[in-house]
Amino acid sequence: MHLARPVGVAILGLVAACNGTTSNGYGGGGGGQPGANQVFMQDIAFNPSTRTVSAGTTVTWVNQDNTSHTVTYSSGPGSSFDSGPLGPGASYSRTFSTAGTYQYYCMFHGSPGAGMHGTVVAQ
Ligand SMILES: [Cu+2]
Repeated sequence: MHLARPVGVAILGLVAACNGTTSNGYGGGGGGQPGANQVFMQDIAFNPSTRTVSAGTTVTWVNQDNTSHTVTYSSGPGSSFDSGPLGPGASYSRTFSTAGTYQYYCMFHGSPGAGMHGTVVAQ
């Protein structure tokens, strides 16, 4: 498999990459648990609601619901950011270079500190 089939290996790699970004299970409940640097958007909530990471870590949000969400951060340390609408199965990543407490929300289902909102603590 090493030198004899470079083309086959490349194709397998592409298929795996596609599966990783487009077919993540959505539909609520069946998506498993978020990884150490992940936050799931699940049942109109962020799971976990507070994610603590080391400064410099890239956090990835994955939409496990059948409706669109956003990851929106508008006030606090560092620059504001906004994922824009994330459809079912979509993901968004953000690197937290600066230590601080980042309180974000979904524009469709929450507001700062209410409804569908969450916190990233970078330390
Ligand atoms: Cu939402």
